[in-house]
Amino acid sequence: MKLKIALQKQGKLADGSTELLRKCGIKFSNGHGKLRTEAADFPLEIFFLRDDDIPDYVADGVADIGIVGQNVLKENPKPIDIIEHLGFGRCRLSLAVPKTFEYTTIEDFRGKRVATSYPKILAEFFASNSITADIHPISGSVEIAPSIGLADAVCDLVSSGSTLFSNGLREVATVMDSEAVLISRRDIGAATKDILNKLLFRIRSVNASSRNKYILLNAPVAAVKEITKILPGMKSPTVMPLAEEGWVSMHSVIGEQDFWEVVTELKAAGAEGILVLSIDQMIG
Ligand code: PRT
Ligand code: ZN
Repeated sequence: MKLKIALQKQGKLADGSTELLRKCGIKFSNGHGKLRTEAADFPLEIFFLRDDDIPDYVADGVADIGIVGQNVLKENPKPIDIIEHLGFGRCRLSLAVPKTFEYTTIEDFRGKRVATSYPKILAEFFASNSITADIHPISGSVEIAPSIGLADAVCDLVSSGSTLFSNGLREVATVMDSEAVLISRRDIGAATKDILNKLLFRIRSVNASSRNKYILLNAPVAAVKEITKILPGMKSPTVMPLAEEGWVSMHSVIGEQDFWEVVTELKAAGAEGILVLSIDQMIG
């Protein structure tokens, strides 16, 4: 019995997906042009597909689970379950206009031609803002639509924004935020579900570890109470004596997002020699 997973073969989610499995300790080869492979040390069969096809394969049960962007699922909903947000493949679906477009509010899209590969999401967005616009569905190279006279504006996926910029476009409104998610078929059998739970446990440990840092610092004993209040940690921090009288070493785990703020507060509270290390795995 093997769990079957569908991953994007090539594109923005391909590296993130295979890297996640590798960080979960799963070894496999995905040499050139391979469409299917089996993991060496985990009951997993991997299919490499076009991202747009992944929800269908999972809904039909050809694959048990898959990794795909939320934007694809929202544009084309399928009877599948989203079981985990994966934290990579982050992007946003945004409206962008050429420099010549005088934009002040979203109302300026009224009656305009907007090219997009996401006509349903965009139509919903315009409807919820009571705007009637002319949506032009196109399947690719959306960013050149205004310069060739096909549209007045575009609605496309953006991550760094450099594609918009190099096509003379300015991002003016976000329609949706997106990231890669793990999806599952609904009628997954008990044995397959067992394997899925093992994989999920690993994925959650890997993702928790990348969201957190291990922090070590030295502090005078008198500052321990205040520093303990600042360090959020999994539990209370570990405190160990230093060879130097009156000083201790404190260890804890902090969220990557709070990192700079916490470090500044720690220094103000008297912490010295602060070391921040990345964590390989974090088992909750
Ligand atoms: O061949 P296949 O159908 O599998 O691939 P695809 O070309 O349809 O998809 P792909 O690889 O472009 O995107 C797959 C998924 O990655 C999307 O559905 C999103 O969920 C996610 N993702 C994350 C992105 C981006 N970031 C992204 N930047 N998808 C597309 N882009 C495009 C963007 O539209 C722009 O054209 O990449 C270009 C570079 O972006 P900037 O803003 O960094 O310049
Ligand atoms: Zn695609």
